[in-house]
Amino acid sequence: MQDTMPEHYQAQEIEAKAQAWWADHQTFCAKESNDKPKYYCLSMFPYPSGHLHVGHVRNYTLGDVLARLKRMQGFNVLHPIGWDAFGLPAENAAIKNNASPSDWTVNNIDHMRGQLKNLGLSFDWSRELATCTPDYYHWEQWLFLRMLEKGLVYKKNAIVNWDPVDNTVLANEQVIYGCGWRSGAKVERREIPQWFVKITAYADELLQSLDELKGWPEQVKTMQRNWIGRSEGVTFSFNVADHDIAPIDVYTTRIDTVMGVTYLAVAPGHPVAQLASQLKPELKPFIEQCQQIKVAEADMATMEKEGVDTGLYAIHPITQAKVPIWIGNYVLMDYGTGAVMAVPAHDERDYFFAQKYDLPIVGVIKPQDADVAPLDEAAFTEPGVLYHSGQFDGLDSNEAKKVIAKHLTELGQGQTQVQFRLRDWGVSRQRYWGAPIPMINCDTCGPVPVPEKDLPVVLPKATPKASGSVLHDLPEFYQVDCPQCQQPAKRETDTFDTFFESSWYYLRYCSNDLDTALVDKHADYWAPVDQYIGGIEHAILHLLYARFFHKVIRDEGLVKSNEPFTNLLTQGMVLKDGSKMSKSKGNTVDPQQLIDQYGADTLRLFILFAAPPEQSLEWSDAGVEGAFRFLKRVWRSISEQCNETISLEDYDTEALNEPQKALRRKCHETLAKVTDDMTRRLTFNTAIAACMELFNAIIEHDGDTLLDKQVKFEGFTLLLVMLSPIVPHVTHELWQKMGHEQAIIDTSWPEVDETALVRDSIDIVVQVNGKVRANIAVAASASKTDIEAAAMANDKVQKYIDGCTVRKIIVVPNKLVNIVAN
Ligand code: ANZ
Ligand code: ZN
Repeated sequence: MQDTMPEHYQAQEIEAKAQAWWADHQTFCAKESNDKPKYYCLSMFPYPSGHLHVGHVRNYTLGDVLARLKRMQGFNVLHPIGWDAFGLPAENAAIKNNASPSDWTVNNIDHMRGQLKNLGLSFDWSRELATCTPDYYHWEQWLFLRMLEKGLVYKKNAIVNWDPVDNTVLANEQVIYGCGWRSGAKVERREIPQWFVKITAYADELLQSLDELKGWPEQVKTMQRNWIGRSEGVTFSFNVADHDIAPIDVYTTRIDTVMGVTYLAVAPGHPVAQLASQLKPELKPFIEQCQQIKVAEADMATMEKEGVDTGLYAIHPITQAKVPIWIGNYVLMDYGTGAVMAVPAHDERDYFFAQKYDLPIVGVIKPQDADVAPLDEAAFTEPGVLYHSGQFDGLDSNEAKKVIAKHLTELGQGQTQVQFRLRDWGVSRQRYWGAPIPMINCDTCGPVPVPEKDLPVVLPKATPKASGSVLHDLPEFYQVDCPQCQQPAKRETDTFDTFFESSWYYLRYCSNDLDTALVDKHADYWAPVDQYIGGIEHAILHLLYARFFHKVIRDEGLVKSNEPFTNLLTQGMVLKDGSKMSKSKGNTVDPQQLIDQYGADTLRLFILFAAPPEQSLEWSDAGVEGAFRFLKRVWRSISEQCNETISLEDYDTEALNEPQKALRRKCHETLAKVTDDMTRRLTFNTAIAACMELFNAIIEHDGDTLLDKQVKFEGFTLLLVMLSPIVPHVTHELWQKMGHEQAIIDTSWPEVDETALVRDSIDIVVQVNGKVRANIAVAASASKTDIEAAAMANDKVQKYIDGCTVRKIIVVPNKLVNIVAN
């Protein structure tokens, strides 16, 4: 027997010991080999804010369970971690404390690393990376230059959302109801030169290969599809009456409605709007007001639609009718052509606008079985049959689209076109704490790339200031000679959007120490990530940018796969009292405090048990207590059993009596269920529930013979293995105490013993006239007649059919008997 057990469950002691064991044995150091399949498990890396929150714990615990499980199932597992270390909070904290963001970040990383280690996560710490180190961002600077060379990067003046408090450009999606997402300040418009990455060059592939992603939630794929927003339509032109200006191009997806055009609407920034404001100065205030704010697209849909009449007319290319030209705030300058043919009868926005400004509404598409379109309350936006459409009358929408497109093409006035909603990615940020964009601006040569040999462009250590980037004040940083003409020039002082770093970190883990390239052949061994786990808030941008980067890196010849993440799990939120845990609400729970009080295993068990991964998890102190109690009971019961050595050497499963057989069957049924729950369904909560049930069955088993003890020993052995990915510390310790030689993490995930599942007898429900009246046990080999007889012989059944005539007996094998009697 082993050394004596401490009586009580001492989580802290047990956990420190197990963690030391894994570290000593380098258990989680990822290894490559040909004899095993690989499994790359990745939870989204954290921003080093300073403190681990419960959402992190959930994210990393989910990944940890899978990484441990797959390891036991015979995979070479890569389960890395790092830090998304650039970004605004560090800069803001540094401004507040007059310190350097780098020191703040490094301190936070040290602290959080300790917290993650306390959770017993099976990370390969030898691959830890932080995106703020030159070793890391060197390679994204390199990739940017490769993209530049391939024509995937350009600079253009762009109107940006300017946050006057944070002094930075915001992405559209960082603008929430016209205000900065972080500062809450009213966003202004500014025009400044920006670097753009041509993600639109990959729009088609980004859309199409979504279909390959069988392991992604439909919801996320739909969000990506909508974001990319491919539409097929026609671009054609309207001449402007009485003025010698270029025709107005419009883009429409509903050319079948062309005969219902009653006005044109142009964006406030459209050249025709400019012309109109010269002719009619009273239009200026409206145009200026529209241009004051750059509206996030999400707000566009709900925004009040407004406009002004330019007084100009356009000529309808088919009917030659004159239609008025309006300026509308709902027309986007950078989508399509910045002008729309308005069809109030069949487009909701146009309908609303026409009602408001008393413009004609002319129906031209009707439902199949109607005479006209129903237009009293709203636009009729469905496809249908054309009417009021002259030569096109009677065609259905689909045919009409083809016929009219052809007609306009033949007139030389139009062409079919595919449009994407997706815009190019503006990557310039006017902030200090980011990776420098590796460009040099020369008065003579224009923007010149930093030569590859001079990479990385290292961010100098500095204390940022509240207004604008401190890099403007560091001549030692920006004063450089032009690499082309050797004349004095100025280094680019903008830094990359921090999404740049998070778009490829998953590849860098594969070749973390490499200082000669972004990745090497190891990336093709590990990538793509087999299971990616993270929050739904990243469903669009992060995942889209990473998919784009992966394809660019593939086209550089560095990886072979087309997609970065094969399976995606989006974890639900952690709630307390029904609302999202957040600092501002003051309803957070400090994981560290829970670890100190109960141990990491309790926290892990609670989090995994409280809800399936994709659903939100309601925090419950009672639930934490319950998890703790369960672990204490497991600890005590298995400790007691360990007072005696039990060997399975002469374990004769043929000789088991009925209760022993039943327990053994339960063990293997549970194993089958837990394996399926953990591997295929990823429902760790139901797996845990099954383990709890098994635990109860084992401790309730009566009997003290050697066979009883052996069955229980086998049961506890299986139970510990099944629980080990979830509560790795306590199972590690108990496993050793049970006398197993290998560590539990190094044992193989057990196979279900099919012979244990065989039942000698089956429980059958007996109904009389459809109502359950009895349960009977019959031999598994019983014939229909035997079952009928057994049912009829049952006392309770007899009571219900007493005095009746049995009309019919229906036997559903293995399940039920229904006796029809009256
Ligand atoms: C006439 C029409 C009639 C339209 C109808 C729709 C229904 P998607 O599908 O997203 O590509 N549109 C075109 N350019 C626009 C712009 N710059 N700003 C705002 N709206 C614009 O949307 C294409 C449709 O959005 C186009 O088809 C156009 O309105 C409008 F019964 O043209 B449609
Ligand atoms: Zn030059």
